[in-house]
Parts: sequence; C-alpha cells; structure tokens
Amino acid sequence: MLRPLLAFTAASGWLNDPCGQFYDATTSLWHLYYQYNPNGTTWDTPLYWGHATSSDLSTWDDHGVAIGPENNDDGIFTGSIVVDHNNTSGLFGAESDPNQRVVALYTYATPTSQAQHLAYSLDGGYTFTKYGANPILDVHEANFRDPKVFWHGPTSQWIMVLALAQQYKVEIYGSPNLITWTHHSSFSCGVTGFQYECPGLVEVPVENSNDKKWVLILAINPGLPLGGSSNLYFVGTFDGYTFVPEQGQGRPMDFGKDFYAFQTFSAPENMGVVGLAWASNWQYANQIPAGKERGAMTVPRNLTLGYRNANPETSVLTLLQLAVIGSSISQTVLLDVKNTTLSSTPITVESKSGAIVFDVMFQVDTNSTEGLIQVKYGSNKSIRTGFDFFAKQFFVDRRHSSFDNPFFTDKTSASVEPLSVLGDFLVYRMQGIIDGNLLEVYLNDGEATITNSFFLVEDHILSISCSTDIVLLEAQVKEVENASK
Ligand code: KTE
Repeated sequence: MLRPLLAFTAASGWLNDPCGQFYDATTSLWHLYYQYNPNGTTWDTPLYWGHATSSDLSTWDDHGVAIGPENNDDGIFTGSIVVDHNNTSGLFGAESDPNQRVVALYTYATPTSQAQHLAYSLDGGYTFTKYGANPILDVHEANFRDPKVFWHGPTSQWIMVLALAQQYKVEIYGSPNLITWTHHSSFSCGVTGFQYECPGLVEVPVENSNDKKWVLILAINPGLPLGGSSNLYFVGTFDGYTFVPEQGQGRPMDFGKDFYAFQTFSAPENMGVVGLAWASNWQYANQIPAGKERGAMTVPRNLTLGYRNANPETSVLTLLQLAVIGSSISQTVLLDVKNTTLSSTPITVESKSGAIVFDVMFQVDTNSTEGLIQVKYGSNKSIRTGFDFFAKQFFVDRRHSSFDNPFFTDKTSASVEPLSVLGDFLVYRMQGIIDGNLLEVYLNDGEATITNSFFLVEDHILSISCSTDIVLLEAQVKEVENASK
C-alpha cells in the first residue's frame, strides 16, 4: 500500500476521526489528534487519542498516544481541543504560556455510557492530565458524544456542540470555565439517517467582504443515499445560544464516499478556518486493503463562503474549500499547456512519488453534440474523473481500482454551474490531488468537492483526454514531493 505523502496517516495501527486540533502560536505548530488503535489495524477498544504535529499542515511528526482510557473496554472517543488563553478553567499557573494552555474535551466511552471528560496539558499538548472531577458533562445517555468546543467572544462563554446521536439532536451548551456547562438549545436538521455524530460550529469569512457567517457541520452515519457515513453543512446565524440555518438549507460538504468527521483547528482568526476529515467510510473502513497502518486523513482544507449559483435562478452562500499544501512540499511541473484542443491521443505524464496535483480549466461549446473530458490515473487498475457533456456534471469512477466490497460505491458525481459563460461557451475548472490511494477533486475553486479512496493501482501514469470540441484553456500537472524528507 502506498502511503499518502500529503494526507496524514499513523505510522502503524488504526486511525479514524480527527478528534482535536489546535495551532500553537508560540511554536507555530499545528497539532492534530486522531482516533487511534495502536494495537491493530481495525477499530477497537482500548481506543486512544494519537497525536501529530506539523509546521505547515503537510509534513507531520507522529508522537503516538496522547490520551488513553483506564480500562481496555473503554475509548477516548472524539472531542476537541481549545487553548484557554485567559485561564478561565484555573487549571494553569500564572507563569504558563497563554498559547499553551491546552485543554482537551472528549467523550469517555464505556460499553454502556458516553460522558464528556476534560484533560489538560502542561507541556503544550504532548502529555495530558485528566481533570480530577470528570465527567464535566453527563446526561446519563448511551449515545452522547463528540464535543466540539470554541470561545464565543460576543457572549464571553465557551460553547460546546455535541451529538445526542440517536435522538437526532446537536446539543448546544455554554460554560464560563470549560468545567460547568449549561444547556442552551438543540439543533435538528430534519435529515435523520441512523445517527448524528461529530458536529462542528465555526464562523467562516465570506469572500470579498468583511462579513462572516456561522457554519454548522454535521456527520451522519449511516443513512444518506450514497451509503454509509457523510458530512452535511448548514450556513446560518448563531447568537451564542441558538443556531438558525439560512432558509433551513443543509448541503453535502463533499460528494464522495470517503470524507467523514470533518473538524476545524482551534486557531487564531488570521490563520483562516482550516480543518480536515477522515478519508474513509464506516461501511468498509475496517476492510480496506492495508499495510501496517489502516486509515488516512484528507488533505487539510481552508474554508471560506461565497455566493454561487446553485442553478440559473438561485444564488446560495456556499462553502468553498481550498486544499492546503505546505511549504515543505516541492511541486515540479510535469505538464503545462494552454488553449489546446486534443486530438484522440491523450496527454500522458508519469509521476515518481505517486502524489500529483492537477488543474484543468476547460471550455464546452453548448452547441456541440458530444463532450467528455477525463483525467485518468493508472493504466489497467485506474481511477478516472471528469466532466460529461450530456449530464453537464462531474464524475469519479473507481470501478477499475476498487476492492471487493458491496458498499465500495464505484461511481460518484457532483453538479456545479459553469464558472463562467462566454456566449455559447461554458467554462469549468477541475482541480485534483492524487495522493497515495486518495483522490480529492475540487470543482470551480472548491465550490464542490468529491473525495474517494482507490486501491491497487500499479503505476503512476496520469492521462488527460477530451473530445475534440472541448478546449483545454489550461492544463497543469505537478508532481509533489516531500522536500523535507
Ligand atoms: C464507533 O461506529 C461507532 O464504532 C460510531 O458510529 C463511530 O463514531 C469513535 O467515531 C465516531 C464518533 O462519533 C466517535 O466518537 C468515534 C464517528 O472512534 O466516526
């Protein structure tokens, strides 16, 4: 199995949700914690928080276990990390660095209970001390988990959102000190499925403005049509007590099969709204082909909002996702062509590292009678993505690089309006990251994304082909390599 170069994977063992993330402004390090079973390559208890750090979100140092349970049947389930700059918890000495007053809040799961616990770190996030009076929040429910906590300045309180999973509620609590919590409200989105998990609530800047809007992120597992686990998001307002979605709209955060439990970093505003997801699906996560490690994160993404036409009549404030590739990564141009129409012969390039980014801007003539553009990776075993003129939608087809599992959906798709319309010509942009056995596709500068894993591809040949009446306005392919290793 080829380990991804950009996406985080544990050195060995099993990985699922990102479960705590923060940026340390003193050391300029990003800290990532992940659901971790160090004793095997499937999900199992005892379940831990693993820990990794990065200076640029692309090259990670794995520090192994950060927090573990008392009993082998228990799990340190998903949660989040905040920096208690003003020591509201009173857990830190006056001499401690405000940027390193690291507090983890997580679900302590036993076979029959899920309650919220707190642990704090006196060394900047490497080792933790469990709070002496845990649980800090317990409503005596079997499915009450995944606290995501942040500071709400306008009302000077900590906010916790977490899932009353099988009652379809995102519970919203407030606290002055991270220790005592008061219930504020519940959010339900009308979509049910089997259960809610891993909620998030974050304020996201609106492009080309000084405006910001609140985005509620919700994980559902299983129950949406694509099958298995997936993320939704809602744009709305939050007053410190209640979240109200605009026009009650919820939208898929990603249109692929392998994007789940997305979580943002606790970071200063000037670092942007950055987060990442687990790049798998509970339908088959424990069965995917694996080496000594199983499970990977997606490439981190920077979130903004922008008005985009959902259709010719209606423009909607849409989550825009931009992949973050750090300075430790070198990018070597393998292909850079402009204003080209391709004959029947595809353009092909070969990668050495098995990690490639591609960027294709193309123009479709609405009067043409056919039209297909595709980027294919691998020769026999292969995955392909592209745009089909008849449907005017983008697809990812991994049937030639799948493993034998009834839930490993071969084909996924997403629809976006053209990036621009020039008379009879429609212009679209398709960017992609191929990284080990993960393909992330970003459409029209991140207006929609499609994230899928794929397996057993034997070579690193990438080919671009398109029907004669599609003009390649720009096609760029770069090989990415980890310059620091
Ligand atoms: C765990 O399948 C169960 O076996 C849950 O549905 C998965 O739940 C535990 O993983 C999540 C979170 O809600 C839990 O905190 C975490 C979501 O590893 O992936």
